[in-house]
Amino acid sequence: MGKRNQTLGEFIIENQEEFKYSSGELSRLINSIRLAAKVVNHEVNKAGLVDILGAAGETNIQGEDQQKLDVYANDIFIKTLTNREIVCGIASEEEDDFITIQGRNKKNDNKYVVLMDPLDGSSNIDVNVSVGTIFSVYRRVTPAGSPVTIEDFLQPGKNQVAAGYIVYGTSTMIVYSTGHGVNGFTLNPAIGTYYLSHPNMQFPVDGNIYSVNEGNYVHFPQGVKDYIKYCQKEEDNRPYTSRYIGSLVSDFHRNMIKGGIYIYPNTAKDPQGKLRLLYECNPMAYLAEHSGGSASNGFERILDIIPTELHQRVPFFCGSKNMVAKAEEFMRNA
Ligand code: P6P
Repeated sequence: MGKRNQTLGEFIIENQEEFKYSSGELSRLINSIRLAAKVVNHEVNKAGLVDILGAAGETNIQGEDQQKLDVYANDIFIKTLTNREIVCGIASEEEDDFITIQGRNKKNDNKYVVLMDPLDGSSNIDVNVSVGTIFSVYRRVTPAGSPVTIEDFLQPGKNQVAAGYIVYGTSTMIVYSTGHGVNGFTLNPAIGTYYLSHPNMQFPVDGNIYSVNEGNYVHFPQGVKDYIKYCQKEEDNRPYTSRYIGSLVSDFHRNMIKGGIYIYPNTAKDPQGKLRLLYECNPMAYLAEHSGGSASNGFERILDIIPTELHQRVPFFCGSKNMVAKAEEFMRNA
């Protein structure tokens, strides 16, 4: 386990020795994400000062207006991962299909694929609310050197070898796991160094915060309506507190520190839910489970779901283990 105030670089080297990462490629991958995050952070922090706000005039596969910062963040992460010759493929919320990354030797012999939401919550940029990057890492399943295929990306979340997020908030943090606990690093922007500020993060088993967009209440499944009423009832340690930022990374981060549950169920507008399985729910579920929390679609463990499409959506219940279990109870009994 890392020592407080250790730098991210020192932590990665220590983990390289301690956890015997295979060949150091995963360490180099995390290092490349660290660099890209610094570059994106610089632009996010000055977004209000330069003409980089507003839609880029295009829409992504989700039919959402692409904010220029979305496009910028997507380009930075793709370029950084490509230049370091670490991954053989990348999938992104901002790309219709996956991208094959060939090494300088024109072979596909790198062993990892990365899936990412380069700037989640980007609609909050114009109102100066925290946004985040979410990433998920797998070993490819097709033979080294062969063409990368969709199979390499459509893996269940339990196959992840690493996952994490960057939250561009009042301070910029990287929170990630390679399967040996979850650790948070805070950026000192003055010197561009991340320091281990939240070693071995643990999701409180219980909490009193629920995060859901109650504006969609009339369209929620009955089980979610019943659970929200349970949260609001004057009984035991309730009513709970409602906190919803509209930025998954920020709501998740607060709930992981204080205890709480985040719910984005299926609604009339989003009959499969709004959040994407591969590059939002799986990485957040991996972090939740590796810090003592849990994540499901209301019935089934998120990490067990076998994906069928790159941009598929799922209902998402994630956070303190006992709170998720209680919400699932209401879903089963509805
Ligand atoms: P709504 C941002 O667009 C996002 O994907 C998550 O970060 C956030 O939690 C959710 O959607 C907000 O969605 O429908 O409540 O605005």
